[in-house]
Amino acid sequence: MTVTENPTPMGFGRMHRKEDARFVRGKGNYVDDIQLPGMLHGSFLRSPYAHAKIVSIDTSAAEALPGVKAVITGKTLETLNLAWMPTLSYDTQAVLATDKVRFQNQEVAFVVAENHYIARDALELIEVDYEPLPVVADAKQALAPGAPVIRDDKEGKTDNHIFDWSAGDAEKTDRVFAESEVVVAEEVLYPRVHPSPLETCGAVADFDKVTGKLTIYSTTQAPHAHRTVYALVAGLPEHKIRVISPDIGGGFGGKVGIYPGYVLAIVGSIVTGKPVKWMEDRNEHLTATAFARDYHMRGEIAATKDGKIKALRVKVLADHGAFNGTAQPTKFPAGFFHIFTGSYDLEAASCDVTGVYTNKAPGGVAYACSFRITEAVYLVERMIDVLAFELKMDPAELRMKNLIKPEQFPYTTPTGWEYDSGDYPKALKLAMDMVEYDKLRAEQAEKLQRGEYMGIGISFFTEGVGAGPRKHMDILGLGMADGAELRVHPTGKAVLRLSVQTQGQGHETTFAQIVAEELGISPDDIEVVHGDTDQTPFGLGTYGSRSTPVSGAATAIVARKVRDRARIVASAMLEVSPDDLEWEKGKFFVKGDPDQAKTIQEIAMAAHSSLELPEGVEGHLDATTVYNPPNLTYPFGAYICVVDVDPATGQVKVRRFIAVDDCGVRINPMIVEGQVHGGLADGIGMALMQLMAFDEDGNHLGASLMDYLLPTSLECPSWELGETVTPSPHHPIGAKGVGESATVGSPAAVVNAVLDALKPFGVRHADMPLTPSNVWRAVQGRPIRTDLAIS
Ligand code: MCN
Ligand code: CUM
Repeated sequence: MTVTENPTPMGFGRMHRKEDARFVRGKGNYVDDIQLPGMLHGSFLRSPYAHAKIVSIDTSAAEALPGVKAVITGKTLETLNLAWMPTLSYDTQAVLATDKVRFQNQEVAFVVAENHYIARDALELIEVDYEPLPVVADAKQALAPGAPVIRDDKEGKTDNHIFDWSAGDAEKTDRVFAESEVVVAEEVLYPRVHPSPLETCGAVADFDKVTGKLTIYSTTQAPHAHRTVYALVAGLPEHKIRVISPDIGGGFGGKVGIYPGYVLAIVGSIVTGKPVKWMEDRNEHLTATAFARDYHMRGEIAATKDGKIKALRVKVLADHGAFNGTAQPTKFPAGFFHIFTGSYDLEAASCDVTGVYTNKAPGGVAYACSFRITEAVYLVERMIDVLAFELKMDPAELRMKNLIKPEQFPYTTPTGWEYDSGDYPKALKLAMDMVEYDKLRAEQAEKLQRGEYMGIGISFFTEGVGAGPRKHMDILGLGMADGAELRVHPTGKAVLRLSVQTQGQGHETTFAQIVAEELGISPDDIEVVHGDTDQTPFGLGTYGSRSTPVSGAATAIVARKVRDRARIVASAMLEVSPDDLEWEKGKFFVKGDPDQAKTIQEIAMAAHSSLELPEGVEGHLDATTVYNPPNLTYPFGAYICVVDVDPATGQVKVRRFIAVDDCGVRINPMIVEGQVHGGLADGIGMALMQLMAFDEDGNHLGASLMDYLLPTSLECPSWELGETVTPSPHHPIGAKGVGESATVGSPAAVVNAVLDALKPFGVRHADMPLTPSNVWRAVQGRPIRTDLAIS
């Protein structure tokens, strides 16, 4: 076997991922790989009902089964004051149901046994007497008068309402609408979907009774945030809790929240005195852990007859399930949804969002979402096409006419966002050139003559990532500043410690590349340490594509601090003033005399030696920093999807997909492209295949990957990628985040393409997922309108 040489740039550029060496050799260390001496295994008994009173639970037979070490119920937890836990959205969630169950597969009891099989067998022996209650399975029903109250645990709660929230200037928006020549409205559903990483959620908890220290290995995207929550709940100091997030097999947002399983592994370990592992199976993961979207939106767009868009007005009914467990650390109950004016220059905009409880799994948001920007982008991009349909305008021309212009940046949107930088027309123009847009339209017209239906769909998105500025962000009262620590050893090798935690994004490589770019040390010589609260500085973790915007900035700054120290050491070595030195990647040299130089490795050794340093300079070569981002970064992109639709079968074939992304300066273009590939596949999945469906009794209809479909290479074309580079002006290396861009931007392109193909049938809108049967129904003039709630 020949091994391709791994090109190692001394900074930014394509390079193979350092972490892949262990992943491709099967040497990854995931939570389920962790085996501790004497470890026990826990498993949940879950509710068969979506809504039912718990009359009694009899655990005696389960407890008597040999090998069972503990059976924990809500009653046990009540005695410990742990039956309920706080969510990241200022709500509470039952750890184990006590009074009643509120969604199907809710956690009811937890068995800890010698092995997983005994634990599962014991679950069969627990007898629960349920009294079924009427079920609220959709958001509209939730607000109907007389609807059963789901959260009667909350004192005085008489309905299923969670919040009403508005943004924008409603009065001005109404005024612009009243004066507008054209107004179009559409009801647009973003269905409930699931992030579905390859690795489900799990934890191993190990409470040491002697030292009082609790160690939790868990599938978390945010180890420090989790530790803080555990500390607050348990009343333990942070240093008595160690959260380790080992290798993570994908998160996509589903591993931001805290799940009952993590808490029960901890309680199990405290109760039994042994380490306890809990690991979900796929069915549990799909039905009980996280979900995303479930946004029922009504958009209205006001414009002139020739296609100048004036205003947007939006109403949303947001289904949050039984507990508001949204992994959405923003100060706004609807996350960043009010970015919904997207990439367009409008006079006015306003939105009203109402959140409701339903008898469905709790959570919301998470799935490469940037806290609801996914829903916002989908809505505006669908509305633009609806307007193009009514005005009989080309959707590309309509977009070009309304995109924010490069000279308008920094641009403040009608709902108060300050976009940092961009050249939108350039990105759209590039995508259109790549796809040969005019030629494609001609082909489409010609095909239609032959009764063949092809569609071209465009979407343009602006993302807001890098949580974030204190005015936007809040997680249990904590701000969003992240630390970084860099230590250069005497031999010039370095270790970088970060608060963020990779789940497959390649941080061990890209963050080493940032240090390499700043210090001229090879990325191969830089170890990135993350995912262990005992070994890393405080920070709130990886989500909202924040790692590069926040910790990437921290990394560049901490490396620059080290470089400043290196300058002083070099000046002592070369016996010149620091101001007489010039930096060239990897070394300092005396101005005008490049032969008089010291490499960073020589400087590192000298910094640890007996070299006399100026008064007040401590020696060694290390630094720490805390980065508090002044603004989000705003990556953007132009996507074009080409599909062929068979109206007789409803089958959609994605023929081409062009994605032009601008995430500012790219640290590792190969990794960026990989991020985009993954997100585009997500987009095809959501647009064409995925729906977390329930029947009217709240029974889950997509509890396995046979029903909830993930796209494979068969559904994906060979992606065609392009790029423009507009650096972020406030980020030290000009980088913007990219991890969620393609998931946010792509569903609208696919849906717009399918609906473009169906235009000859008079179809203006149909909801995702555009499965063959839904496409067929749309062609027949009977599109499925899934419980659209608002009028
Ligand atoms: N990058 C780069 N140059 C840029 C921007 C990013 O080289 N200008 C690199 C980064 O350094 C990093 C990767 O691209 O290695 C993604 O960076 P970033 O956009 O900062 O996103 P995060 O690292 O914070 O990752 C989070 C983001 C989110 S929120 C979800 S959800 C998602 C995503 O990343 N989950 C993923 N991509 C994923 N990819 C994998 N494989 N697995 C997941 O669970
Ligand atoms: Cu919104 S999914 Mo990501 O932010 O972890």
